[in-house]
Amino acid sequence: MRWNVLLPLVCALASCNKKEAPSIAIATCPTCVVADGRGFTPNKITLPKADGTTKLTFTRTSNETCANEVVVPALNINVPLPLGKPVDIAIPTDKAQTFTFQCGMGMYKSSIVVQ
Ligand SMILES: [Cu+2]
Repeated sequence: MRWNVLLPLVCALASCNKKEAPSIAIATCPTCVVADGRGFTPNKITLPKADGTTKLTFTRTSNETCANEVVVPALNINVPLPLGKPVDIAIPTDKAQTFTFQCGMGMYKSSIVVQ
């Protein structure tokens, strides 16, 4: 699987906590999201409430997906995800709320929970 190869690089670029095994890197990188043929992974992100915004880093690791952009309707965010290039988006975390994020067609509905 291509994401197994790309994820350590992705997390290094995104200053995420890097562990040896890619499967562990996913679990220990709570603000990194991978877009591939399965949609967004993880598809539920929980962020602690904090002043200002929290950065999420999205990386598309496959061409075989329609998740080539990430859309957060409530925030008017609609950003392209170039293959293999981490893209940061800022999520307001100053109050507890839930945001939906999805691909451009509204499939792969996923959520960001600020609590
Ligand atoms: Cu789609």
